[in-house]
Amino acid sequence: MIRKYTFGNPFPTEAVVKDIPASQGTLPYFTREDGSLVLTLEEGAPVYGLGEQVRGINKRGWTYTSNCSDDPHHLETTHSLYGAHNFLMIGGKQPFGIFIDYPGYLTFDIGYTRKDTLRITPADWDMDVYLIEAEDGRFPSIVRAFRQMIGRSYIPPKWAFGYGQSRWGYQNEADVREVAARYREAGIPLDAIYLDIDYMERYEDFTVSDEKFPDLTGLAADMKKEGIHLVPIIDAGVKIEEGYSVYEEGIEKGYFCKEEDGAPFVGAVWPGRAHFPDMLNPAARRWFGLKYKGLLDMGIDGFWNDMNEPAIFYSEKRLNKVFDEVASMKGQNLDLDKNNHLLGLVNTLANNPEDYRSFYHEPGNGLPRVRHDKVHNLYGYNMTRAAGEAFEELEPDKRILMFSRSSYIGMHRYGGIWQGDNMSWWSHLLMNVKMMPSLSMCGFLYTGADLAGFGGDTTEDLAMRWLQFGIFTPLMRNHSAMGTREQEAYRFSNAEALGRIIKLRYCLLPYLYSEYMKAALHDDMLFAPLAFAYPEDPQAAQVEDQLLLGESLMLAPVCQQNATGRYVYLPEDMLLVTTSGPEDFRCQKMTAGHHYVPVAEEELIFFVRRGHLLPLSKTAENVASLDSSALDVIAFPDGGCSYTLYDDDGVSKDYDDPSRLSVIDVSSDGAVRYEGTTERKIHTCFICS
Ligand code: MIG
Repeated sequence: MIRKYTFGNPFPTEAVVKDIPASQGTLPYFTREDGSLVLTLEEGAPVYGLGEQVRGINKRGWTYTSNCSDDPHHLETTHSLYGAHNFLMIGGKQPFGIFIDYPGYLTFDIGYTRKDTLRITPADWDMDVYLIEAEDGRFPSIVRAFRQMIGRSYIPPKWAFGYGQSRWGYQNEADVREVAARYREAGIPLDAIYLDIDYMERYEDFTVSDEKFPDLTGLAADMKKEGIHLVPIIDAGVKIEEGYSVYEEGIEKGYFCKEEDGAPFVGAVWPGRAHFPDMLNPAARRWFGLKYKGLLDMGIDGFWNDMNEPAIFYSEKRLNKVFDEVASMKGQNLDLDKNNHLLGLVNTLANNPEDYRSFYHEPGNGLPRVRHDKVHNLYGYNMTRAAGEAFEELEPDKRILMFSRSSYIGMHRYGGIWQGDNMSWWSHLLMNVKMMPSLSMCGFLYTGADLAGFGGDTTEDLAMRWLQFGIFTPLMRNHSAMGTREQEAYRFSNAEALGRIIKLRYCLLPYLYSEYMKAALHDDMLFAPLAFAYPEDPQAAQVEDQLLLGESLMLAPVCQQNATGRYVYLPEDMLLVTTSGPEDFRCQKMTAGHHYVPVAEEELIFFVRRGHLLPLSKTAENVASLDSSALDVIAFPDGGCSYTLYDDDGVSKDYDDPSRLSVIDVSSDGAVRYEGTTERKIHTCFICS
């Protein structure tokens, strides 16, 4: 059951697609105190949700802020990352969910100031609050009800489940061809190469550098022949430059965000001075979205949207003020305070709240203009929506890959997200693990982190362990920052072993894709905490470094340097699978409880749950050449088990056609029954009795 409570005059975010009439009563559970909604938390009751955020799966014990931020310091003490996902579930005798549909600055103090108190504080009381309860009182049912309300999650093309290589630093066509060639030489599969900002002309959106990429159409076609898709980046800021058509049209049509007096707001990003398209304005959004057509026409079928918090390096106005003040300090004796003041002036140039308060959106539809800070968290959402709506218009029958850095709930219908500028740290591998179920709860199914880490120098073993986890995340992309150690799989002395791990991704693909599609089509989670499947088990509730992936698997990644094994907790008997790559699946039945499991550096482990099976294909060079007409099955039938496999052509959109589904049954003696319109040979390679 969902109840909606409206406070003040909320901005229509269009996060919710279901029509839910506002309830007349007062919001239950909470009291309203000094501008906050306040609730007493039961002792030990978990709190889940918030999507892209720091810390644990259980969010208790910290204060989180919804304030989309370009902050590459993803620390334990950080309060906001790039997204604003205001959905929480509160455990206790009667668990329930709450979605605060409010696009401004919002704080969730979850037992931080007072251990037993949840305090939700919006900057203004203009919001819709949705209270979500489930008949069975269980978290998965609350998630499903919430997700039905916000609409179906984005579905990427199937090739986007392949392995992708990216680096901020590929300068030209030759660099791209080299990456493709070296992966091919190493015999490592690859489905995508990403183009970062250097492909553009002077960092101008929708341009391609003539000098560096003289024939992008030809390059894209050559790459496609090898099964590789090129995925260019698009930035939020539009360079101010006479003669640049996107700039000139935007000015002429008045599509850029404006200051109080109507002059277009000037902020600097990559290209220096830039304007920001008013993504909240439907006409501007359509205009910006249709700009992707130029690249689509060159044979591009995937994009990533960056810097759309929006990130602002500095605003013209503030920069001038800072210059004046710095100049006035020249010749002074700078004591500690003055020196700090000087540093502060410069360090607060970027993403300054004052700048976000200095420009406006014109949302149209009879709505008054709105100051940016009031709707800040909607910018990336609407940039991605601009693209999504344009793709729908331009290519209605084709899926286009799209993922964004910044997001708000609602954007999950138009694209996925990547988890931003992490570091090559072991703790960030663990953070990646913990973020996956929270993102699943909020509808962001297509997601992944920069594998092996974006900032800082990675190590060979971190790349190995991170890829071992990355083979399970829908977006599997190795990405790194300029100036850091190069981390393409072929760079390392253990390239062969890394390659085997990447190949394993393709063996798992029939299962991963099937689970992804079922989760998207049925509003379910792809990744879940153990507690969701074993609600009566208090120990399962404590586990934060193991995850359920779909219906059959439990993951237990190694996230510690030099570790050659790890402790795992099994809520019930499971089948341990140890593997170093395709055709190496060593299976062993394990009893419920705590175990230490050896996991050599070149191996990974996962578990098949009791009463479930895992279909596996042979590996492939890329998704397009994957053959799923013969599948091996690892099964723990426990009296008989059944798996519904979803598959399709990977590009068209008739997801609901029943021919997409087939059923694999395995009985306890290992006999297999297969039913489906697609011909398939099923072979049980391991059965646990
Ligand atoms: O200010 O385009 O998160 O993935 O490589 C940095 C360069 C801008 C931030 C993105 C990152 C990308 C980088 N971008």
